[in-house]
This record gives sequence, structure tokens and C-alpha cells, in this order.
Amino acid sequence: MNANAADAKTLSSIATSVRTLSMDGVQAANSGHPGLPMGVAELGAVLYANILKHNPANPAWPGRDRFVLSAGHGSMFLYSLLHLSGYDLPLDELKKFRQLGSLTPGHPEYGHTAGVETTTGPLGAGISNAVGMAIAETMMAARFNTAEHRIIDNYTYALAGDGCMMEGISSEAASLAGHLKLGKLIVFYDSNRITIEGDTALAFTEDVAARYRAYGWQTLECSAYDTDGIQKLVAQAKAEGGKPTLITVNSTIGYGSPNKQGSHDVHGAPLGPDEVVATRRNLGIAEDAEFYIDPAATGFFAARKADFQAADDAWRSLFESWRKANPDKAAQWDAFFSGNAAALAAGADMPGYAVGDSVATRASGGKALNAMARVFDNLVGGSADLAPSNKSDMAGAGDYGADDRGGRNLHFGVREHAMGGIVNGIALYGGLKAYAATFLVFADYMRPAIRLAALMNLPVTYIFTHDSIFVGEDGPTHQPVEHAASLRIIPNLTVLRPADGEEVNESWRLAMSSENRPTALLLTRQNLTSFEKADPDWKANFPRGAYVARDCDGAPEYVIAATGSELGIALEAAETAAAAGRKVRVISVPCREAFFRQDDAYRASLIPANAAVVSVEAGVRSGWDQLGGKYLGHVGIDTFGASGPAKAVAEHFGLSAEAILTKLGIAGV
Ligand SMILES: Cc1ncc(C[n+]2csc(CCOP(=O)(O)OP(=O)(O)O)c2C)c(N)n1
Ligand SMILES: [Mg+2]
Repeated sequence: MNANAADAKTLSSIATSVRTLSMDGVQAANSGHPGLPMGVAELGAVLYANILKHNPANPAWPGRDRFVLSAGHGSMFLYSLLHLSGYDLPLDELKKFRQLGSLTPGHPEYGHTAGVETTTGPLGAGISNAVGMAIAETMMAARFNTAEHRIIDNYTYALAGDGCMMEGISSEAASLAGHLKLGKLIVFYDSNRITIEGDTALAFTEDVAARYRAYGWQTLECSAYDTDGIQKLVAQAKAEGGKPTLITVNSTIGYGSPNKQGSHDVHGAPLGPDEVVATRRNLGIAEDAEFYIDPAATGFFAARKADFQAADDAWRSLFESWRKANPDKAAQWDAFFSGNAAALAAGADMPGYAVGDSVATRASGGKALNAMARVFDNLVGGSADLAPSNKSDMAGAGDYGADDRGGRNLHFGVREHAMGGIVNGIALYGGLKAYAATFLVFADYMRPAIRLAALMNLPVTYIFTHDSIFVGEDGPTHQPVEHAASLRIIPNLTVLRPADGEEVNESWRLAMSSENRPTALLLTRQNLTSFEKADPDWKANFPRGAYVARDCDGAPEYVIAATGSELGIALEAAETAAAAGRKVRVISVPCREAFFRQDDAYRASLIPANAAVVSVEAGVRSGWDQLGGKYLGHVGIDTFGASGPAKAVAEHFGLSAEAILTKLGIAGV
């Protein structure tokens, strides 16, 4: 323990300040959650004063410990501690808790408030992020540490509540963390036995610690108010080394509020003016002292500032001597953090295709991934047990595991939701690029994590194969119909459905070039034929979401807009119509929403206002009617699919060139 560490009395002054700030912030907003911050204020004090290796003056310091508030509703816990310990979060911002434009939104938002490591609020998700961060730490350590210089050496802490422990995602993530022996992951479980509806006895009576032991964790337990005990248990967690640790802290929700503590009334509502006063009295401070901060807390962190800076400086000098001693590793480090992804992606040696080549886009996707993996040493990822089907393995890149932290292929097991949260955590850690793979139909199992990636501007990549009814025999449970549409409505998510190997290459280029948004790649199980592109600049136009795949002389009377595997029947229909003298254009729309964002001029250059327009995609119509022109309808599937050989299923649902011609009103030409 550092000689300048806070003693019990100082910790108590910090805890009191966390209680008052949280209580008053929630009261001022007239909304929010005082229960958690008040209940575990001592834990917060110990963490921010004595346990965390951090530097409030430099929140992005790569050597820092990570702290994840998985129980995001307790955001005032985090804001109080960030303010008290010296992060750039003025008291005025705490007074504007939950107000529009403040740095203190209702739930912690990554990229918005300094010191917030991830966006939390959806319960349990934070634990999966913490597992991802702990995985990333081991990966980075394996790549960069030397016997002499351990430049990567941090712990990942998380605070979870009863709700986090009930959610399935935390079970998936914790199970994997135990399997992977993530010894530098320490999760505090705030066991106050209260959730919104009341006592946890209503719905949650399992032995959480026993469950975590079964996952392969070390489990420890103490009172939330025993600051010495907490510090001893953290030391014990660190000493274990080979297992993640769950520290159950038994607490009383809303501790300090004489009439409301221990009750679900204090979970998510202001204490009310009378109880605020009663609480101040109980805490021994002036009844009218709004946003009271104990001077001992301020004094402590003012004095501690130099220590925090010194740790950062010591790391910096370690890093510099490591850099000098290891020029190759230093060059790789620079590449990991360079931010010139677009240039790197452009330089990848992508597989080539000739017109007429017949390849499933999952297969060309696997080749493109491997081409990218050769350029991006920092690319890591894997599948939820479907790698052979997803074609998502990086050849020769090793399997990540407890015995090989240098491996780049992750095996998530059948845990899609945790997989989504873990790749978010890996991306948040810094330095690494991550992808996750499964069948498109199971994107629903990871949707909340995809949404959070989009919200956090994380450039992760999703490989979603088996993207339509052409899955065939597995039947409607495995045949996505609404999934492309439902992913497209997530803001800030790029959804790409490439139509042949060349389009797959461009899709991967876009995905890897992204700095601030996730990308979903929708790929086929079945073979698709590479086609000649009419637009000589199609690669340049690809990021605009659509380009001319087949054209006619002069202005088109008809435009067929198709994606992915349906380009084939669109081209076939156009062929037939053209032979009958009709002017038909086919546009490939690999990214519909990107096309919708283009200016009118570009959109009209592809779809003239007076052209008859039909969309074609083996999925629901939703959204396609915004294409422009004279929209006549969608050739797709608006019901669930059916089990049968793919060709028979497609015929059954009328997914054909004839159906397109019929929709255009030129059947039988
Ligand atoms: C996935 C998800 N479901 C529901 C909620 C709504 N919610 C917020 S807090 C909460 C209860 C959490 O109880 P606990 O974790 O024990 O927190 P405490 O009441 O102890 O502060 C619920 C259901 C949520 N934030 N996320
Ligand atoms: Mg609780």
C-alpha cells in the first residue's frame, strides 16, 4: 500500500462526499438513482483513492487500470468520484445531472465524460465489456511486454449489481472469463438484495458466488463498509493470478438515509427534500449544505495528485526505455495506434475474381478477412462456435486461450450476446481491432451489444453469414428475413450486403477503414457469380451505397435495385427485358442507408425521377420504398421462410427474374 494512501478516516470523508453529491445531484434533477452510490460509497472511495492505478489528469493513459460501472444507473457514483479525484468534471456539471448537454447524462456515456470507460445502463453489459478489456490486456501484454519492460500491466475492475447478475449476458461473459483464466479481472458484486420491484427474494434466490466458483472464479466476500477488508480482498484477488475474482460486498441500498435505506424506494427516486435534510443530519453535516464536499476529501485528492502523476510519468519513462530497446515492437505499437486504417486497408492484397467466378460471399469474405489480417497485425476476433461455417478464422494466427495470449482467433463458445459485449471491450481497451461472427439470424442474440457499439462509435466488424432463405434445409428458424432491415435501422451501423467477391473486398475495406462506426457484413452460404460492373468507377462509388451494375443506352425506363444474392436474378430480368427492347438499369445497393444519405444529384443519377423502380432482396420490404423514382414494389419475402432445398424454397417464395418483370409490369416480354 502506498504510504500516501487514504486512511480509514479519509476514506470515510470521501464516502460521505459521494453520498451527499449523489443525493443532491439526483434531488436537483428530480430523477436518478441515489441508492447504489450511497450504498457502496466506501467501495468507491477505496477504489479511487487507493486501489485504481489512474491519473485523473490524463484519463487516456494506456497504463491505467480500467473501471467499469456495469450498474450504469448508479452513474452519480462515478460522477462523484471522478469529480472528487480530480478528473475534468466540474462540480457545476454534477449540479446539472441528467440535463441536456451536461457532462453528467443519466447513464455514463463513453466519449462524453472523461474517465468513463464504457457506456453502461443495459444491465450486465458492462461485465462483458470488462471481460473484453481483460482479454485485451492479456493480448497486448503478450505482444509488447518483455522480461525487462512490462508496459502492459493493468487490472480491470467492474461494479455490478443484482440486476447485472441476473442478466444472461453476465453469465455468458463470466463463464468465458473463468475458462480463459483472466486473473486480472476483479468484479465487485454490490449485493444489497434490492432491485426495483423490491427484495431480490421475489425472483433471485440462487447462490451467486457458488455459480461463479463453478465458472472457475475465486469468490470472496466482505461488508461494503469494511474498507480495510475490501483492500485485503483486492490484494487476495491479485495474489490469485490464475482466476478472475468476484468480491461480493454486502451493502445496504441508500446507506445513510435514515428512513429510506434498505428499501427499494431509494433505488431510483430522489430522497425528497425532507429526507435529504434528515440524511445530512445523519451524516453529521449542516442541514443546508447542498452538494457538500468534506474538506478532508478535497485535501486528500489534492495531495494525491502528484502520486497519480508520478505513476503515469513512471510508466511513460518505462515506455520510452522499452521503445528504445525494442524498435520492432515500438513500430508495431505505433501501427496499432496509428489511426491510418484507411491507408492500411487500401494496401491489403485482396483476392482477385474474374467475371463468372462462382463463390459464396462467406468464402470470399474469409479470404478478404485473411488479406486484412495480414495487413492489420492488431486484428483479433472469432465466432460463437460457427467459425467453420462463417469462414471467420485467420489462418496461422493462433488460437487465443489461457495458454496462448498471443493467439488472434477467439473462440467465444455459443455466447453471441457476450461476444458482442466482449468485442466492444476489446475495442475500448485501445490498440486492437475486433470482429465477431455468427449466422445472420442470430444477430438478434447480440443486438444490444451491436447497438452499444454503434452508440459508442466503436469500429468493430460483424461477420453475419447464411444471410437469407437460401440457407435452405435448416428452415425458418435459421432463415433471416427481417434481419437486414432491422440492422439497417440502428443509427451509426454500416450494413453491407455484397453481391460478389469483388464487392466483398470493398466491403472489408470499408469495415477496416472505419474509425468510428461498426460494420455488419451480410454474407451468403450459397455461391454467387461475379459480374461485370457497368460503372467503371464502381469501386470509388461503392462507399456511396449503390452504383450502376448494368446499364442501358440513354435514360432508363426501368431501374432494378438489388443487393447481395439477388443481383443475379436482377441481371437476368434485365437481360430478358433488354432483349425485348426495354431500357433497363440494374443498380447494386450494397449499403442501402449510405445510398439514402447521398445528395439528390447522386441518387437521381442512378434512379431518374420518371423511371419505374423495383427493389429485390430476399427479405422484407421495409424501407425499400424510399428508393425514389416511381416505386412499384419489392420482390422479396414478407413472411417467415420454410425448410427445404434452397432452390425449392426460392421458387416457393417466387424469388425469380419473372417475378421482377411482373412487378415492373412487363411480364412475358
Ligand atoms: C437490461 C436492463 N433491463 C432493465 C433495466 C432497468 N433497470 C434499471 S436498474 C434495475 C434494477 C437493478 O437492480 P440492482 O442491479 O440490484 O441495482 P440497485 O437497485 O441495487 O441499485 C432495472 C431493472 C436496465 N437498466 N437494463
Ligand atoms: Mg440491488
